[in-house]
Amino acid sequence: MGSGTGVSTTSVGSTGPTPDMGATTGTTSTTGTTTGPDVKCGDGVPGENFCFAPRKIVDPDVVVADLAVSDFDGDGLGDGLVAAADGFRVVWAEGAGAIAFEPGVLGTPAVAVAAMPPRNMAQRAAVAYEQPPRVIVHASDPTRVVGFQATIALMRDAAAVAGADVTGDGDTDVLVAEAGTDADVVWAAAQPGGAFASLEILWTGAAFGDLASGLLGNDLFDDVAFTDRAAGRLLVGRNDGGGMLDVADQGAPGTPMGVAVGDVTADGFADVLVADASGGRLVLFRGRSDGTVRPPETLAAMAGARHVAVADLDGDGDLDAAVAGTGSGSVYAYRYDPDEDALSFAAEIAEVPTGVAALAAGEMTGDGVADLLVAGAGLPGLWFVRSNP
Ligand SMILES: [Ca+2]
Ligand SMILES: [Ca+2]
Ligand SMILES: [Ca+2]
Ligand SMILES: [Ca+2]
Repeated sequence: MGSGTGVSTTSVGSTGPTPDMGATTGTTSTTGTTTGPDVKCGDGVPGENFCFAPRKIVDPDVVVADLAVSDFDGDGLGDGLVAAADGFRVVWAEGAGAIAFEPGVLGTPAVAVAAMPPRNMAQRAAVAYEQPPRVIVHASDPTRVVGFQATIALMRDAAAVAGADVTGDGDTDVLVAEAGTDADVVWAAAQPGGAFASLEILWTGAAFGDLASGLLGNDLFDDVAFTDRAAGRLLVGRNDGGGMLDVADQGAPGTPMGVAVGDVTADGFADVLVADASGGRLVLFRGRSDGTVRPPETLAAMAGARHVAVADLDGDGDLDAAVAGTGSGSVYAYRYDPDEDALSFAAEIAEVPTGVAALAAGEMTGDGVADLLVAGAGLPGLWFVRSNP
């Protein structure tokens, strides 16, 4: 309901195979090895890298709430940042597809995680915890010792967390979309000593789906985008360097949940992608040079589309989109088709046994092609979906 004006629908049928909810490929491997039937390859241009294989990270079957990929020990390979029921955990990428899964740093449930840029040589992650609601900025060093840098007290539990330099002083501030149906997006400014100032409210009175940061337009000031799932809107906070975000309501069809920022249309300006859970669609807001976005275009995706991530999934240097939902355990890849000037369905690149609770993409193996981390929704478990298996 309530879709805005200017919404157009692009069929995926003419540009590739229609996503098939019923397709299965047998059981997913629950061992550390990968077998043939689990490898999924796209039907892309020959010579392009486009094959993935899932490997379940077992023992224990961790229940995951949120995921991110960032190089957390500074060795050049992306590591998995995991907000899990037993705390913040790290999937260390060790090269050539090898990984090591760390136990929880704290014994209390973590609900959201975001990558933060390094500060004072330390790699960082912002992790939201419950009981009491707070965000802890964890820092890590090359020996993989994970410690605490700062704690930010929240008013309530977090739905999502992101890092962005709101104030323009070069140090990344923390933003949190709080949980609930009448919640706030709050932010805390980084201070010179590494602590954070008290919370300020950016936006109030919404049911937030997700929060993401990125660089919209042609300036170099961090912007943010967040979804209001109840009111059906994308909210874009533009940063013009004045030390505050100017939030504009962009509308969004259906029940917007996951949001990601990145240039998926290959024109040099970042776009915003939103997963519409009730409509089962991926929604594209093309970014303009001034940092504003165009009206939404919707793409058929999957029932219960909930999560979206932006990364180079085929290794051609351009950003692609991965989308997953609670309706099935499939992850679909979309990529830009310059002939059609559209994002087109490219392939089903991963499948886990049940719906997807969290999704993140980033380069973890050193081959220049993004890999995926996928968390199961109905059954606990975390899968490392490796490029070029
Ligand atoms: Ca690393
Ligand atoms: Ca673009
Ligand atoms: Ca690509
Ligand atoms: Ca890779």
